Amino acid sequence: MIFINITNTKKNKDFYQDSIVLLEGAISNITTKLDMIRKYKVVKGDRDPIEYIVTRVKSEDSMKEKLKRKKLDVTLENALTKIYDAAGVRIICAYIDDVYTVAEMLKKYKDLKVIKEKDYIKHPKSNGYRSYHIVFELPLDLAGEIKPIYVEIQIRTIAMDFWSNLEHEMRYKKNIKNQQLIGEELRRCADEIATTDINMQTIRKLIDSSK
Ligand code: 0O2
Repeated sequence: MIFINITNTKKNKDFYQDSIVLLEGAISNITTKLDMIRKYKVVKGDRDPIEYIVTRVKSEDSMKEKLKRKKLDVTLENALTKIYDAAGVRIICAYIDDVYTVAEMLKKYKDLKVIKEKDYIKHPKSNGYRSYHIVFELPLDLAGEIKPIYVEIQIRTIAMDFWSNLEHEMRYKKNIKNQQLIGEELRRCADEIATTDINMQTIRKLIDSSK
């Protein structure tokens, strides 16, 4: 298992103050659940549905940019209650079916309340973006006080993640030349990737059924 945790800078801790403990706690809570899901699947004789997990607390700069984009005052209160991805967990799977398996298993946890769910795999964005998003509200008990914390979970295949990282890079690079051409090429690649993901899933099922 490859597990990457993007470390928080001191700047991040200054912005989120004591709430950094809750955000990191919420991420740990989700990764523990994911660890159990993986082990449960393997113990049951199934494949581990997760390739790797990336977690992060949204950087101060990115959070401030998002608050402004959403026309919200740049306050810690808004960052924690109006924006849902201060705590983020990205789950990378090999196959499309695994994405849905993980999503369904997470949704079975009684302490996770679904706040928002978007299936950009069944309904891709016009630029070709594919991913499954769920925002959970998780009650965290700290120093005798229960606080609801939001965590955004993104679940996608390796191929979708590869595409998304490149597209994200292009989107945030300023003054990029040939933006339209790159956008069109990315769109074309997204469709090719979607076809490959389906083909890989079909081959996987053929292998499994011929055992
Ligand atoms: P960043 O810089 O990646 O963190 P919400 O987050 O709910 O306020 P929205 O649009 O309802 O806003 O949520 P949505 O569509 O679920 O998007 C949330 C996150 O998904 C984004 O966070 C991105 O990380 C990712 N995402 C959504 N659309 C795209 C896309 O077209 N391309 C790529 N590469 N990623 C996307 P941020 O904060 O917008 O961006």
